[in-house]
Amino acid sequence: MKILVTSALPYANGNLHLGHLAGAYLPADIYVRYQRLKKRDVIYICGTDEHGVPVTISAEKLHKTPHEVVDYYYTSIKKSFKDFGMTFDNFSRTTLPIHHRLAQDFFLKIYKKGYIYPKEIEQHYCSRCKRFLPDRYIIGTCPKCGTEGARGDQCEACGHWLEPFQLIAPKCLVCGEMPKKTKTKHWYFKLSAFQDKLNAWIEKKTDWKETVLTFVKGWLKEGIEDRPITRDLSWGVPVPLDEAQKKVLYVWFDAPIGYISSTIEWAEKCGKPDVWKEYWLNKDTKLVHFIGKDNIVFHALIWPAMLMAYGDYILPSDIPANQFLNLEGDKFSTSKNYAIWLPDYLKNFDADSLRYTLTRNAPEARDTDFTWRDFQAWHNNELADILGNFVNRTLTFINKYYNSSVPKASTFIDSDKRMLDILSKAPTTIGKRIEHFEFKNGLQETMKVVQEANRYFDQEKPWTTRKTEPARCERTMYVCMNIVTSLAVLIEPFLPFTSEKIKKMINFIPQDWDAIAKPKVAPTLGNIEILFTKINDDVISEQVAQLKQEEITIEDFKKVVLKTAIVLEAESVEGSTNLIRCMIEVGNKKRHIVAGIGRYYKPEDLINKTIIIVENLKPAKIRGVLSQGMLLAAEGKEGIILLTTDKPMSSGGIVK
Ligand code: B3M
Ligand code: ZN
Repeated sequence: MKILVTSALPYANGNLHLGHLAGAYLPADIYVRYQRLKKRDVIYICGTDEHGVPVTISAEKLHKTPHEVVDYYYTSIKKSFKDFGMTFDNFSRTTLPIHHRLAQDFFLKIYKKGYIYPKEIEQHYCSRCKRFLPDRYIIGTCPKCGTEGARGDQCEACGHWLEPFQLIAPKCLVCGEMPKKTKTKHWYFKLSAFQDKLNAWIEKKTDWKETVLTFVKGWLKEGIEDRPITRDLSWGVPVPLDEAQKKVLYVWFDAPIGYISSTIEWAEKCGKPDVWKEYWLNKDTKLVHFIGKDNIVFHALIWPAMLMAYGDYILPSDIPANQFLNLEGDKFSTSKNYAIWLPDYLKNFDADSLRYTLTRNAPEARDTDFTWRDFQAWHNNELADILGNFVNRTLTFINKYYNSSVPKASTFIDSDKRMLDILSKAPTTIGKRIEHFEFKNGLQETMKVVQEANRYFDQEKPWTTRKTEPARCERTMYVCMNIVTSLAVLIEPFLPFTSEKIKKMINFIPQDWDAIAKPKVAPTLGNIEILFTKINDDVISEQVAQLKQEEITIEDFKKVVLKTAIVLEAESVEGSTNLIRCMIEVGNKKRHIVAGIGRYYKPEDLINKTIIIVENLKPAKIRGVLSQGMLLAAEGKEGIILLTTDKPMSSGGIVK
């Protein structure tokens, strides 16, 4: 059997954050790494989705061309994936000619079979922007759940796939104008023709995730309608029909075809240009699409219908979609910059710590929440104290007392046998979980082995038996080395970087998933290094603080009127050690402000200083004294220091 694994093609319109990784990529990578260790014929295919309105909207916002945007983010996304250990066999792009050709071929073949037909329709047209408003160019209220700000193609809140005319109170995303209905021609995919086939196909998928089945069956029950698959845009795969000038394929029509074109590209790069057919045209291939829940309808209905219409290719075998990961109790939001971006994460922490946290807390059956405190606790208490500790105590012991050469043993007592037995069963137990897409459980089973190992070490007390029963101590350390060797492989799908480090330290002899039930232990150790250093509270507090920082626009900032002022008089506020009341001059006006800087400045130090104030702050009484504005000061480890101008300056100057 061949296994063809894909992860959703991320839009090349922005960086990736933790939510993306947890949804469609990390689980797939764990699955693929495991299958490779099982010596199965598996390939892992991905690439960037470079078309569609998400890209053109980003380009407009950034004042760049779509091409510049996708080039930049293709590189950036590819790097992030590499940094987090994603092992794609190919990572392609949908702007490549090979993809354009295949997408057009797909369209034409389905068209010729009569499953695509043209239709004159009315569409939203913005008369101010002078263009049709497809998909996300239009926003309004979702007719299904009532959420405002739903997009023309899909409501993010309820996940429903929408058509722009279904939106209540629609408006142009760019200028806010109410659009006018205008005639245009589009090509429709005859989805309705596949209702029965899809019903029958889904009926057989009894072992799919409950969440996915419920969603898909709900859709099928409502009855599926034909959908337009062309758009009035200048960015995308041109519709391969003479009468469709200036129209492109809808991004969700071309994107999944990217799974095939990326496989073809892979085959070409391997120097065996036809080998992709052994996957896509082979009924024995298990095709697994890893995605987030917002992509279910496209992968479990539209895409299979497209494949059925086309005819030759295999259909998906499984679609283990994940739910969403939230962040400190809120939804990730790109527009509000409420996210942890992958490149930023790596400035402070290691990839494996995140892989661990995201798997331990994977949104497999329901939405889960990422918090920095959990991250810290799991890194410190589990990775460092359990896994790191076991590997370290074993290796340093052998290093110290056996001069880095691993003791041998052939006869064992019950406690050793029990431990070796746990170890020999682990690959099957963990493997089963992974094969059923239960990565969280798989990781838990792996950590159970390490916990047992620590307990075994504690109970055997090699630090005592070394002197009292040297043969027993040798046996213990031999068993421990068996565990470390097995762990190097067992953790590889989850923690590949740590696995690499361990392998180096133990001079690992290559062996696969099944072999490590009874591992071959190398006779000597290499250099030992600490696997995980603990993460301090202040590092975590800083991350939390950064998240809570809200981004403001220049318009927000302009609301604050900052001006230079000169202090004319200053006195302590009675009964307070910290408050100083100043009379200041701002241009030709005088006013009073109260400042909490008495611990750092004496009133007389302030006289004649040029300071910066917020002029339009609503007046407030502080300790019964009216303050009309606020002065600016910086607080740091030096205490509080007043902001002044670089050179003496008259008052009333505008600060901007
Ligand atoms: N680019 C949507 C997304 O990134 C889309 C996936 C395409 S998979 C064929 O969520
Ligand atoms: Zn407009």
